[in-house]
Amino acid sequence: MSPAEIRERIIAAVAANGGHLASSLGAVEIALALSEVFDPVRDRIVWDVGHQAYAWKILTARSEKFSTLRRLDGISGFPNPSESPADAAVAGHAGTAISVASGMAAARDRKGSGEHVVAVVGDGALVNGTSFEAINNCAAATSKVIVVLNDNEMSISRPCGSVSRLLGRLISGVRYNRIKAAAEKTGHRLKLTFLRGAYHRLESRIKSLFLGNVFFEQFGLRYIGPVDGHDLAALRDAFTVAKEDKRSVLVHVVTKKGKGYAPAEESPTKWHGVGAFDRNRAELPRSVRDWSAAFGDALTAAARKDPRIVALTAGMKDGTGLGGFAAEFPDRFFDVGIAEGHMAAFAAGLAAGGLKPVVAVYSTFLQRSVDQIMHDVAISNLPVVFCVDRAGVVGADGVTHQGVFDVAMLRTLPNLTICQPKDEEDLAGLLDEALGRDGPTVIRYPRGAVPAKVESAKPFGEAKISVWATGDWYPKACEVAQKLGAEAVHARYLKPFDAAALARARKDGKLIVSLENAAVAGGFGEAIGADIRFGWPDEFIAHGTVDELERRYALDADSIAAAVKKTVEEYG
Ligand SMILES: Cc1ncc(C[n+]2csc(CCOP(=O)(O)OP(=O)(O)O)c2C)c(N)n1
Repeated sequence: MSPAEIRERIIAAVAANGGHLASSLGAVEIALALSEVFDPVRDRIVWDVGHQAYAWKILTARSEKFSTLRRLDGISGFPNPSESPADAAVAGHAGTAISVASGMAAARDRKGSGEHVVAVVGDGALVNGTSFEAINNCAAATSKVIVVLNDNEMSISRPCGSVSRLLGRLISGVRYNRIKAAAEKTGHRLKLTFLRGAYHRLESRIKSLFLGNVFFEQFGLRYIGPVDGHDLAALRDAFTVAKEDKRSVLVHVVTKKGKGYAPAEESPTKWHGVGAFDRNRAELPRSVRDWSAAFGDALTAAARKDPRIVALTAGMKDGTGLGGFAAEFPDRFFDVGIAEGHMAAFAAGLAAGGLKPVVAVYSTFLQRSVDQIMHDVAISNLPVVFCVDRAGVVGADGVTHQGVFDVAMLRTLPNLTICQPKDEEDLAGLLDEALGRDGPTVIRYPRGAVPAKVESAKPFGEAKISVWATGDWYPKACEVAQKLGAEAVHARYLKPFDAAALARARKDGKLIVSLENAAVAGGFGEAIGADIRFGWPDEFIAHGTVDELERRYALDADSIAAAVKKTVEEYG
């Protein structure tokens, strides 16, 4: 298949179903060259994050089914070995590929099985701590691993930090590139492998001469590049040299994010991850007002009144709704790169220094910082506010992205207050309360549209069933309650919860039902000892729309009401 045909397939599927467009378009030639130089199944190609691996999926026997991308029971938006033997590892979170690949290479070396192991990592994901831990360890842990650095000079938005400056210098060393261009003309004409090897050795010498000691070589990785990531012949050549070398190699590939679709080339951030769109108009549908925007506005309003408020993101400025804050308060805004653990500890330092840090992070990525929340924030009871976006099932991104574990992971940490708003007004109120608190607070809210105001149903004394729900599932609780003649309670605080109200309900002999957009295991229902607990079951929830998944797991209002009724009838 040609790069143009692959791109066409990617654009068609993403226009229909949504997905990660710009990153995948940029990595088409990388996937093609890898599939030609390596054996896609016997060799192990480990994609970091995996949002850029659509071409790989198309090239490895999933072309026919690719139109089902991200749909229920269709092709996943991320690599997963359960979908194909060509997907070496599960991916979705950044920074893991070099670690996983190094482990696979070390296992290979023990077995003597001889396959090649390749990690494909973006420049954004490279700065993640886990990537660096792996680079630091890979010379010691394994005889050989190949790292393909897909450098499009972009994370979701412009990357920040010293590594991106370093890579920029590697790409744009002017004197070096002039010499390289001349050398490349000769190099490409070389058909014989040993001559190619000699050419790359020479190239590497020249580079060291002009760029000083190249960073990666200090870590025992032979550096090849920069290679034009849209020149198939150059990629094949570089991957072949990497394959034949006995040492670990890093191939620095320079790509254009969004390549082949003009709107995505022009605005790669906007076209990083998109919903379905009309490709002829090349316009994204207007987005509805969502929880992230509501949070961003509430924080910006609070920051106007209190100069101690600062905001933090780990490479997700726009996704978390911090764009407006960053524009208004550039010197009170920190994008730390994809480094959630560092972000939490950095926030601890800011709080210890008298500021009021507000960390905006997706639930699934917050998992990376649980230890820093415990160790650096909670023990010292520091006033850091964690605004946990995408809390609950997110839908089409699937197993790696469902934000259902944060309650269970955080609920056991002393000093932490955990709450969840039911609507926009409530979110602003909880944020104000959190900013006035003398210890850490977690405010969780889901992906998607935010209701401006959800009226609270009045609890009524004579109801025999009390349905307690957190945040976004409160309207569902009201529906369930109506079907059952029960009362609905909005549990605004999950920790500490309203123990007095619970005691009253227990005293009145009510059956307590809990509803939460989180894993049941370790969740809020468990905390309050609810008699019947509804939430996501003890398994990884695959991709599909939220509605489809709720129906599949019988978590829609009708199914929940029917299940409660049945239990009451059976057990009285
Ligand atoms: C731990 C973690 N934090 C945040 C994200 C969200 N995320 C997905 S892709 C991405 C940018 C990755 O940049 P890069 O590796 O350079 O790939 P590109 O999209 O530029 O191809 C981010 C921040 C993630 N997947 N994992």
